[in-house]
Amino acid sequence: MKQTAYLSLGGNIGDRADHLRQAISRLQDFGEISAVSSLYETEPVEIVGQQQWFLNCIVELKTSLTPAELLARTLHLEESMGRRRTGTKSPRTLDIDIILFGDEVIDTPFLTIPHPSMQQRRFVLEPLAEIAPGVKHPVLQRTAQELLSALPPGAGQVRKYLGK
Ligand code: PH2
Ligand code: MG
Ligand code: MG
Repeated sequence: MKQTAYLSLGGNIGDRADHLRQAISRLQDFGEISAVSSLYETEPVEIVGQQQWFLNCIVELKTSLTPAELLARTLHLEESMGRRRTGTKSPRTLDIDIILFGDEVIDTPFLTIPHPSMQQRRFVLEPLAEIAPGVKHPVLQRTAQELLSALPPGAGQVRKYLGK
């Protein structure tokens, strides 16, 4: 059975837009991409020290993979696009996080779905609400639009990317 997953893509090294576009193209091997948000330029949050702004987007994927298979394949894709894990939250060419997977709730040492920080991240909620305003967080029972509206103002600027 196919499930609808939402993936958050982001990067802040090198040609960020090119990395996102390449990743989106390669995600077609994982299922059917049914929506892609605009690209957003986003202020780094939850990071100690100075880093470049990120480019972030959300991809809606209809997939027959299991969550564990999807995780393994996204980690592999990150690596093949040059990501080297030099420390937590270090600058990266590409990060792919599973935000939602149908209405599954998973909590293991390797994988937590829904993504545990999604409800506090404007760089996730803004693009998610753009393509799926009504999608519901299966634990909080709030839609993406409701979670976005509930964010405190100021926390992490997000603006549409105007580059090409
Ligand atoms: N990812 C993080 C931590 N902080 N900030 C922005 N703006 N965008 C991100 O993708 C991001 C972040 C951890 O993966
Ligand atoms: Mg991440
Ligand atoms: Mg990640």
